[in-house]
Parts: sequence; structure tokens; C-alpha cells
Amino acid sequence: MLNLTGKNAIVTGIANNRSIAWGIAQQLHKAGANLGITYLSDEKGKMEKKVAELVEPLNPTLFLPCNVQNDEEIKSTFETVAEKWGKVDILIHCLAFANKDDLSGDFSQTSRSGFQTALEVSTYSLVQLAGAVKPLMTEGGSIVTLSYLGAVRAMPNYNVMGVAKAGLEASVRYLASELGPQNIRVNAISAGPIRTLASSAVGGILDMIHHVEKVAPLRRTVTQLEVGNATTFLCSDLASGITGHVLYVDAGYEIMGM
Ligand code: 0WE
Repeated sequence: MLNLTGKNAIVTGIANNRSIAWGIAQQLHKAGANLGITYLSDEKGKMEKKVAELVEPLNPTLFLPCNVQNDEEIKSTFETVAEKWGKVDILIHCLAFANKDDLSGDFSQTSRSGFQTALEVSTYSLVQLAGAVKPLMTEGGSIVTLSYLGAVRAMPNYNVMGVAKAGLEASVRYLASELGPQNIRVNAISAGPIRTLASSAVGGILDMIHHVEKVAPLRRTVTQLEVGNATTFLCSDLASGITGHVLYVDAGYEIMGM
């Protein structure tokens, strides 16, 4: 049944009301899940305040900082989760970052440190969070991460993020293989382009969206809530036989030859 009542779900990656993670959190809440929201901590606590106000209507029972570049913070956040919830059923990973310079121009000019940053924040973070949540998923569970077509095709300007997403999709398979015996399923959703804080910072994103609107079978882009619905399905018993999969939620764009 698509009913997540009694399920504890951690949602990472909400930055504002355009975040895909925000669409996911809303649909998980609608399905009855108990939410724990994590946010990217900054010194001034500006993000904390903004995200707290946004998510308040979803009544999260946990609201914790989770900067994946800070091992101490991850440790203490998951200690709190263990203490307050005991078990976790669902982990939503919606985190990615590359330096802006590395999202245009020649891919061959990507610096070592830029490559490291993109892979650390966008790829390793899934492995890291899966490792942290594994001992807490005592009744099985579902992990969902977000990918993009740039993982499997050379998309203009996506560059080092394409490599990071390819690594992410491979990590989904290795995690699914490791965690399957514990009845933890691990899947990715490959979403079509959506205007968010991350994508709006990218030159040419509007042209890409217009192209999808012309070419995709559904002649439109997808919404955050549609990604949220597919995520909710993957987290539910309706998807009990699905793991290690990359599910395209892209209005059909991926099948097209132009
Ligand atoms: O995965 C993404 C977003 C990735 C992303 C975007 C930014 C912009 C601002 C990661 N890091 C940063 N860092 C910044 O400073 N998408 C699928 C959206 C996206 O990003 C693109 C795209 C699309 C689509 C980048 C280049 C080309 C297309």
C-alpha cells in the first residue's frame, strides 16, 4: 500500500520552496510519513531559519544540520536521530555541488580540487549517509537519490557533474547490492531539468527547458511534486521488488533521439 504512516523519513537538500527535496518532503508528508529535515548549516544560521519556516507546516519531528563536508556534524546528527527515533525507514539524498567555473567551458580544464569537490559533495555523500543510516534501518528501508541524464550522456556544460552523477548511479548499484540482504532498497530518480536554486545559476538552463518542452513526449518539463510522487512510490511497499534502479521522471525526454 502507498501508505507511509509510522515510517520515519530523513529528507536532505531543502534550500527553498523550489527545491526538488521540498516537493519530495511534501508528498512524503501527504502519504503519512514522519519527517526529519536536515539543512546545510552556515555560520549565521540564515539557512536554518529559512528552511525551518518553510517546513514548519509538515510538522517535522527532527530538524538537524547536515553539512556532508563536516564529519563531526554528520556523526552528531545521526546520534540524535538514533536517540530520538531509534529507527529510520527512509533516506532521501538530494545533495549536489560543483564550482560554478566547472559547469561551463572545457571539461578537460576541470581542476583536481574542483573534481574532488563535485565528487565529494554530490557522490561520496550518498555513500557516507547510507553508511550512517544503515545501522538505524533495522526494519528494512528505502534510500532514494536524485540523478540527471548527464550521468549517461554528454550534456552541454554539465561536465564534472555528469561524472559525479555517473558515480552516483554506480554507487546506487553497489549500495543496493550491499544493503539488499537487510531489506534496504536503494534507487535513483533521474529527473528532467527543473528551475531550482541550483539550476537557475546555470547559463542556458532556460534554453534546455524550452528544448525539453518541444521534444519530450509529454511536451513539457516535470514538477518537483511529480518527482515527489515517484519518490513516495519508491519508498512504499508498492515498490518492494525494486532496487538498484534508475527511474526516469522526465516527461519521456530520455527515450528521444534529439
Ligand atoms: O544536478 C543539477 C544541478 C547541479 C549543480 C548546479 C550548480 C549551479 C550553481 C551543482 N552545483 C552547482 N553549483 C553552482 O555554483 N542539475 C541537474 C541541474 C542542472 O545543472 C546544470 C544543468 C542542469 C540541468 C549545469 C550545467 C548544465 C545543465
